Amino acid sequence: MKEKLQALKQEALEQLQQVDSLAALNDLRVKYLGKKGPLTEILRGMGALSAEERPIIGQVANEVRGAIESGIQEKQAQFERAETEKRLRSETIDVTLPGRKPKKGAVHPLSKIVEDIEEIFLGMGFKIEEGPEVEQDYFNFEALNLPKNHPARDMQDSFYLTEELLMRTHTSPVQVRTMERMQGEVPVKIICPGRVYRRDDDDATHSHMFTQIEGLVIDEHIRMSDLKGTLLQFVQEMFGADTQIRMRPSFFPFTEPSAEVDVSCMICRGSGCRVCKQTGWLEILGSGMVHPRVLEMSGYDPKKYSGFAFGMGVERIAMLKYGIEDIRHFYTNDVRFLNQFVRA
Ligand code: 2NL
Repeated sequence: MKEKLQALKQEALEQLQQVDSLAALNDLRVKYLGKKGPLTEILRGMGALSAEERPIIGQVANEVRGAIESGIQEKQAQFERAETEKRLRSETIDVTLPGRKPKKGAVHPLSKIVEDIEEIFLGMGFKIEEGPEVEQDYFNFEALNLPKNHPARDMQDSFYLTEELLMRTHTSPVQVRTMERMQGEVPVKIICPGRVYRRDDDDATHSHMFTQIEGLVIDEHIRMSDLKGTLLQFVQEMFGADTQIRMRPSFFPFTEPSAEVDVSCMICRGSGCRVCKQTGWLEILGSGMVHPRVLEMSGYDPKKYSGFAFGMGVERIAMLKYGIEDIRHFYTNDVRFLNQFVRA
């Protein structure tokens, strides 16, 4: 029995030398020390031994088990050390290599145009107001003389969230909120930039989300010539001192009278080209005198005060200014497009 145990130890330790992986080591452990292994079998058979023999064989069996166990443990530690070393070697970094240059970002062309426009109006004494993109029906429509069932507020054209909440379709609600906050005080002289939403199918010139800047001035004795002078100053700073404007009669529910504003084409300087379709003019703004009902609803007495308002689509202005042929370029974020507007 003793010899059998010693032979078993010898055999196990020899095989241990051949083991070359953690998996093989585990197989070996199961083979010699497992429930169905020879050692377990020998220990189980010890009941048949005499009382003198039993402790002696038991001691030898325990010694053999201990030797095999510590052999396996040592081997396992060896494998784990080798594994760690291998990983450390593969993960070494050469700290003497030059670093990677971080890629330089750029201001988005739309942000840049918004900033340019803001600067021009700040220079004329306007303040900048912003407001929520999720808006109440009242501020977006009702207070702008667009009562329920008005054709211009078709459910199909707006993103409604609930009966009362929608994505704002213009930045006018910011102006309404400002008028309410000012409680009839003058002057009101603000521009409101921001994202607006309309349920349109996207194509080269339409986007369900776009950027608008609206302006509003309220005071005593504000008249159409103030509107015209303000817009002329704006376009001449924006597109060049020789830029001209012309106004054509139009209609908006919130202004009366209303006017579309054209600028002389900044590409051909009015002589006619592909961009202005040989007319020499480009439509860039809607505008008008604030409707008396709109003034009244937001707390301004239309007998005492008058005002003008205007609105423009920023993407359209950026497209004209930079010759961009598809509005979707602003939102697809292709860096080859965006990098063309890197500031010097
Ligand atoms: C356009 C036309 C316009 C306004 C916006 C406005 C705001 C208030 C009162 C009266 Cl609170 N009017 N805004 C007026 C005329 C035109 O925008 O074509 N936008 C892209």
